[in-house]
Amino acid sequence: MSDIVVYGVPGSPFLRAVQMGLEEKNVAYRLQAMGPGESKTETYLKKHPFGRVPAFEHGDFSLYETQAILRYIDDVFPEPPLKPRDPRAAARMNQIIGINDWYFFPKVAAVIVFQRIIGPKLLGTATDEAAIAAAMPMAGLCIRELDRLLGAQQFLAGDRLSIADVMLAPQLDFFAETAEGESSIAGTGLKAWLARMNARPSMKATLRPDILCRAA
Ligand SMILES: N[C@@H](CCC(=O)N[C@@H](CS)C(=O)NCC(=O)O)C(=O)O
Repeated sequence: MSDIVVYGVPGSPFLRAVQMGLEEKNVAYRLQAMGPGESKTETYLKKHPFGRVPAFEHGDFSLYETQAILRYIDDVFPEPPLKPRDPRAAARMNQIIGINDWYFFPKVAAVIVFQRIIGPKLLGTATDEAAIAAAMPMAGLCIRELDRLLGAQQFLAGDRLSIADVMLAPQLDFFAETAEGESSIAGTGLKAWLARMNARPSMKATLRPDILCRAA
């Protein structure tokens, strides 16, 4: 029985990133699946006072914040490494994690994925088209910049998978379920990168529940 427990709402991209990190390293873990809204309960707020997912436990060690969790996993289970040793590649990885955490998730994916998928399908709320329209310039900037940084490389920080790939892939994959996401990445290198990521067993092992996929 594994002494690693990951808490989160299945399909959440940040949860999926942590699961992917563990899957890539073939480390056993237990997923404590939560329902939407459960992140604000008194019990869960003891694990994550900010009421976000995921939260993580390794024996008696508790941690939250996805990149901190992934860096810890990489330090404790070093093979295969998810942090480049080359300083410039490592800096690129850190830069892309920053773009994901500060611009792409909060200003693009959280807005458009919520308005197009989570709100209407899970919560029964109406789509706010104005909020989507307001997020589109930042969507364009994020996609252009991430695509430029990827360039002709196999992975975001070079020729090996890193935490940047593991964090961005679940976000971009969810965004690509929306019409705006699909058209934003059309014709970019990021689209091919996402297809390569989706072919990895770690992505296949952590698929979103059907309800969070776009209706055909
Ligand atoms: N900075 C946090 C962000 C986590 C986050 O925002 N997770 C989203 C789901 S992808 C969340 O918890 N949303 C609110 C909720 O589910 O109640 C991290 O890196 O773990």
